[in-house]
Amino acid sequence: MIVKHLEEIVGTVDDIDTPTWSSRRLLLKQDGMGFSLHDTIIKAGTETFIWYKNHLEAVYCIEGEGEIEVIGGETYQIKPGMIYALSGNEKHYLRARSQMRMVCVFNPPLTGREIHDEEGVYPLLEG
Ligand code: 9YT
Repeated sequence: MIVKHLEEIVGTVDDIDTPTWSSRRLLLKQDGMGFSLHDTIIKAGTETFIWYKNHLEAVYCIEGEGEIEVIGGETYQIKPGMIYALSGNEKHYLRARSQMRMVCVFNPPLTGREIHDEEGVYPLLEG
């Protein structure tokens, strides 16, 4: 059994900060669960272009408001309680009107290697 607390992750190598988001990785591949689980902050006023070409991601918003624009598709409003799942590796823009807190699950799990090359994640603008 694995037991952790967010407080143990903040400020460590598993707390990744970028100009538009920060991600506290609660569970990673090495935890052996078959998925990774992240508590992510999307910074207010930012826009991020994201393409997880090698991963499926589900995102559950628990704080804040914004939108996700699927490139070539629809735009969906994000507010607490909204979940989206990138079941088709959709390229998208993620925009935060206010700071958003998202619980993210990745399949396959992130290993930590993706942190350094930001594979599939390309920040465009910061607000
Ligand atoms: C919602 C989202 O995709 N944010 C970008 C960060 C990513 N979820 C991560 O690495 O935790």
